[in-house]
Amino acid sequence: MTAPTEALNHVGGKFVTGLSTFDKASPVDGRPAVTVHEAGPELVDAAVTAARKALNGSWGSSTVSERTALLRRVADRIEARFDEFVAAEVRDTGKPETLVRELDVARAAMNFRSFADTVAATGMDSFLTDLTDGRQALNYAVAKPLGVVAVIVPWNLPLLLLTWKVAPALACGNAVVVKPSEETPSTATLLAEVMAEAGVPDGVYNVVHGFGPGSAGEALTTHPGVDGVTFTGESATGSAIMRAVAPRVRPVSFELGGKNAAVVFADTDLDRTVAGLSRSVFLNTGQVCLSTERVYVERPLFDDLAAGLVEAAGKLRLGRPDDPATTTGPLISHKHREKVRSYLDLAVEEGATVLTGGGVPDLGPGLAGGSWIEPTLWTGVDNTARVVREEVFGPVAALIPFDSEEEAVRLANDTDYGLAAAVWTQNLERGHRVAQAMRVGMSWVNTWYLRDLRSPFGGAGLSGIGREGGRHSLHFYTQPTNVCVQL
Ligand code: NAD
Ligand code: 6OD
Repeated sequence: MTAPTEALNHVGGKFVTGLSTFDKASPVDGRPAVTVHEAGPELVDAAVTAARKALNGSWGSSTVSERTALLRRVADRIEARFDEFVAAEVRDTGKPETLVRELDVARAAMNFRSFADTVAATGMDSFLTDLTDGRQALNYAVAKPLGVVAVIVPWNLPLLLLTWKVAPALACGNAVVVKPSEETPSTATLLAEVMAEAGVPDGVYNVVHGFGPGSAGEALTTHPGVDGVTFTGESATGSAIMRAVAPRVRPVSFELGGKNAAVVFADTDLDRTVAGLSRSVFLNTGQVCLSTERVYVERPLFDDLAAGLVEAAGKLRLGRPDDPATTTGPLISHKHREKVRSYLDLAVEEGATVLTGGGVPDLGPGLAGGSWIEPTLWTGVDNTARVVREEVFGPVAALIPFDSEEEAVRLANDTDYGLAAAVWTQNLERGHRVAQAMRVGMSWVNTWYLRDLRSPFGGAGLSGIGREGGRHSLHFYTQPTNVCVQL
């Protein structure tokens, strides 16, 4: 199965070229992988106008049951074209195909089904109000769509994160203009075909390609016809988007960066913890917002845990996406690898001991043009080091000892971010206590990135604004009108 080599914009139900194109390189070998049609401001305007037209047409009066049926058909169509989505995602990201099958594409279909279930089961508030003269009033709220929603997403889990926003937006009756990352244009484009096959009306799902500043991203966030922006990406980009929407006071939902901690107590099951940490540090080459980059370890276990993690890192297999033995792909781009490499150098300057990794691997001539990096573990740095404070977004972690529960909580919470944490212990009382003490949106105990799509997902501090997932997503994508009737 081959992925498309051209990514077109999709506006008002039609695929359209851009004013210019750019080539997106394969992270695996650096060769051109996709020609992307960049949307200029006129095309972005056409997409917003198409979305508005859809809202003013039949989509605007669609019922919840019509929309949930559509969402389920979209999920069915994703599954029918599963291999095409896998090929497109692998081509853009270089991820192991096994991972894309198990996580990215499987979750895309699941996102549509889950939000169809949620919206079908969720009502709004109603109250009988007692008045002072003995009469009553009936208050009830009606949920209306927010309107035209801009959906801006990153490259690390492209289809998963896109559908995580598009599914609830459509379930609530909105029309969307999606801007995928310039690094991963393909699955958003393929989804446009699937939307049409499922019967989603023209203009409800639009795709514009391009970059952020000076390109489609900026044109979208500054467009006066956009009623709200849901964004996943870097905290600094979130800040720029807030400034862009501020003059028109538009709502935002932000899932941003993380510098996530794991707290490992000496009583933990060592093998299970090493396996869990190996996943939380290295999955998707560390390019998951939830990835662990700080591992606090109770001192008596420190050496054994470090040895276990080094051994686990040694078992990772970097290689081509279609090789079933491959566990770990490249970073997304040379530009991102330069950023990660600068942190590998910085760690050494800051006095870190490199337990494993620390550089660019030699994987032979076929892969030399790719953006590969070695899984890397450090000791000898503390919370004052920049590599312990700043998000690297690569397969790296610093191991830091602690001597008491109070110290572990203090160190884990000593960050400007607040996305996720994981606590590893056999003492469940302590597990609950420490997990709740974490200043984060999501806290796991003896696991990591185990998802129930109804639970609130999001972050504190620099890690975001708002929560998505189940009914929490519906808060952003709906605008309630309260009706008060005196009885
Ligand atoms: P990014 O912020 O550079 O880009 C994300 C998207 O925003 C892209 O589509 C990009 O083109 C667009 N963009 C960039 N500047 C813009 C601007 N000024 N106006 C409008 N759009 C703009 O992020 P990235 O490098 O693609 O992704 C990695 C980052 O995303 C990491 O920080 C990671 O932690 C974060 N992330 C967070 C979550 C979460 O759920 N909290 C999930 C995934 C990724
Ligand atoms: O699993 C999800 O729903 C989700 N939003 C994951 C985000 C991962 C960040 O890279």
